[in-house]
Amino acid sequence: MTLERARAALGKQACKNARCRRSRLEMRAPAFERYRMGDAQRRNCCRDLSTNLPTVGYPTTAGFESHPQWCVSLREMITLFDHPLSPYAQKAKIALLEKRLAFVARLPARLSAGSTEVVFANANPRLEVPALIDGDVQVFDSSILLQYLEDAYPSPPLLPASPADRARVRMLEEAMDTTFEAITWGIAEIRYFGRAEGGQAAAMLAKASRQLAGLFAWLERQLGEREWFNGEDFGWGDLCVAPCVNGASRLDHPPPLNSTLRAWLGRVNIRPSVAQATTEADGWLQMSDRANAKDLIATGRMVRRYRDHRLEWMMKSGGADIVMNGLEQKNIRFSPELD
Ligand SMILES: N[C@@H](CCC(=O)N[C@@H](CS)C(=O)NCC(=O)O)C(=O)O
Repeated sequence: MTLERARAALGKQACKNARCRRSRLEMRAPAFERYRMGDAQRRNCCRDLSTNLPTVGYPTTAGFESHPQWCVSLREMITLFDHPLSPYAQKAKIALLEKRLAFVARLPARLSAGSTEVVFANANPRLEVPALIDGDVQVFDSSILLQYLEDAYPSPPLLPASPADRARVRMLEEAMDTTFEAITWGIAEIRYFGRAEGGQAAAMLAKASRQLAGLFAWLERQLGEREWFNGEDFGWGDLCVAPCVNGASRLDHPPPLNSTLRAWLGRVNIRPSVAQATTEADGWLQMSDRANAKDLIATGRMVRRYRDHRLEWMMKSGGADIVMNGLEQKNIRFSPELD
């Protein structure tokens, strides 16, 4: 369902929430504003719909039953299982916004400790965001999800036209999703979750810094003389690179000053779809208590998943003991079996 159709379907219904009325359905308001809605506001809000999830109160469709006036149109909408900080979920969100598709973003309950939410688990037995439900179709994995959106909603296209350029942006996507993301994730493990201290932390962070510098240089070569990673226009290549480079910048590793990559980042970040995903991620960080991140692990509210490339990064970057300790303490886990 396109945003225009959804708006037309809901346009006649007045949501009682004043804040919501301003930007209903487009979900333009940064996520943290939505989280901050009080219960009284929330009760009559078409955007929140909702029961408040115990963790954060991210919009959820779980409250459809109590809001029959919104059900029909919203049930037709795409559901995106999302976390504002996930670069993978940001890829999906930017694509949905670029294609002007109406969607409801939901944060699965207890995502960071192994969610047990049934609808989410059905959509993605790997229990990762993003996952998407579009009518009868359920898709997991950000790359497959992007391809699904491109196939099901070809206009406007996000992939470039030529086979060579398509292969090029897909290789960019692969490098960002695997090599790049693992490094920023590793930095956060050390800096916020206190996985290493003293000399070990310094050595691992220095290594991460060198790895990122290498990747920035590689990205610059990929960009070359182009305005966008996708080519002449913004597209797939850009929406795959932007979340990771913004994530690195948030961790004090922006691309070098005066580099073409830095100039591209300035351009891409004023694109409304990217700006929305970035604002939601920044809002989430403002709300979260990073100073107490270690407590989340100590109390079992977070059990970090060391999957594939993240595990490799830890092992090869001086953190083999971190993995072994975390497994012993049960604050590190791997992906669930598919059965
Ligand atoms: N290959 C997957 C990776 C998705 C992923 O790792 N998502 C993380 C958030 S960044 C997640 O949901 N983790 C759940 C957990 O920690 O259990 C994709 O591209 O969608």
